[in-house]
Amino acid sequence: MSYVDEVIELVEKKNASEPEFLQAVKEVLESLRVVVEANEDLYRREALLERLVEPERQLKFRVPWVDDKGQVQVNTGYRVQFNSAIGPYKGGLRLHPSVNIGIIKFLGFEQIFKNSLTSLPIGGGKGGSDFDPKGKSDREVMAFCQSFMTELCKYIGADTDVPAGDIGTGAREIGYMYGQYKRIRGLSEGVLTGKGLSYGGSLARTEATGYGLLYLTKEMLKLNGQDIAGKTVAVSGSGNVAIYATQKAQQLGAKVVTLSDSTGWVYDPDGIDVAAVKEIKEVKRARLTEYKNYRPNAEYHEGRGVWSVKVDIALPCATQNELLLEDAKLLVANGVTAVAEGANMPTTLEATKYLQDNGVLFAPGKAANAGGVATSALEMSQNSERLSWTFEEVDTKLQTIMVNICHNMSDAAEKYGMKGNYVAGANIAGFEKVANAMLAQGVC
Ligand code: NDP
Ligand code: 2IT
Repeated sequence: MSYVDEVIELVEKKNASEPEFLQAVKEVLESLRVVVEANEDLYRREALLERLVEPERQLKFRVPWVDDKGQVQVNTGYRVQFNSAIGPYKGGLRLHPSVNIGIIKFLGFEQIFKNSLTSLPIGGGKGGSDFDPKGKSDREVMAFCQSFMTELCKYIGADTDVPAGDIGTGAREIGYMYGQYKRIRGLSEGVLTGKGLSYGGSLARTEATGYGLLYLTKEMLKLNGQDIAGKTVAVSGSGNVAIYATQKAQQLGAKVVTLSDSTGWVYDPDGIDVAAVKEIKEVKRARLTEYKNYRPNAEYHEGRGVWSVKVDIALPCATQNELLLEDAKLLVANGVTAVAEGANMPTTLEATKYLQDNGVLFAPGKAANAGGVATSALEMSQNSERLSWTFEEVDTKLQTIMVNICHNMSDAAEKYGMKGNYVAGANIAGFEKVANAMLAQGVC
């Protein structure tokens, strides 16, 4: 049996109850086959793949807090410190009721290769909790965040592990967590990214994931003789990534006609009104059902369906496994030419294969959404030198990073005989640096 198959079998056996983690590992290892085969003896002797799929450390802890009625609530907190070969663990904190160890492990595993692709010195990690911020008062969110950080602060630091935002964790949550870290550890340091601008945050971090997604999409289209201007785009989600992806797509001359949330989706034939969505989601923390109050011409639909609209480009920006085979078939039938993942693993393996087999340009999340963590690393740099760069400085660096990622994934795919397969290209380009660093550092 090949080394790759052996390790996939091992991971299946050891992690049978973690489907998302298995999915992420399979996608990566399958596309590394050709690279692994070229180095099979060395990698086997060094157990490189077995080490790669085993987190360096997994933390799981109790998070007790008191709700507004005086009732004690208990959530579970996680931090998976997956791989520090190229730098301190770096990755977001997800607050969502669906969070479990398998979800955090899949996200942490993806983060290793994504962070490597940024070309910046950051390892892979991820954390979070099954806490649901929806419907909670500010005081309840603060109570949770303080309790979460009271435990987490023992394991993180500006040079060891630097968490950030993800689903359910935005500026408000990062602020409460940072305050508690500082209070307990007595350190004003860049231990979290996505901080407010008045206490060490970086300009353009809020926009970075969505903007970066569009910089990469634009470059991918350019490499294939297409222009983003004039294209019609479907975006899913309506959170941080979706909002700023929509904004940048519009700035680049495209028309975004959809957004979604966990209960439904909107179709706005005149183009999404970003200011309205920001007010609904960021200020009111309400549902997209409200969108029609701002835009009477728009349609609101309950449930799934965002991929049924005829568009040129699809940008899934909500959550994992939200674009299924049936959606891929609809998109292809409607003439889609490119799909770029703003979310982490939003497209199932079958849907990805269908899109690629039908000639759709497909940019995987670990490349396409790397702008967020890349800008987090720029925030870390600014914190270390105790300076703040201008929006233009950060945005220019972000653009350069995304264009480089696009070329690196494209070149790696071509080098290994898989021209145009950006999934393989991103995995290979991300893996090579991590593998070299792991081998150079001996058995650890
Ligand atoms: P937000 O919490 O800001 O927004 C998430 C959006 O996705 C919301 O519209 C939410 O709907 C929707 N959503 C969440 N879970 C589900 C679900 N189970 N089914 C349907 N819709 C869902 O998160 P972000 O925008 O930050 O993150 C979105 C994706 O991008 C995630 O996959 C995240 O891991 C990834 N990502 C984020 C980065 C960042 O910098 N923030 C960086 C790189 C990747 P509702 O409003 O109803 O909750
Ligand atoms: O998935 C991701 O890359 C993020 N949620 C951002 C992580 C970060 O450290 O900025």
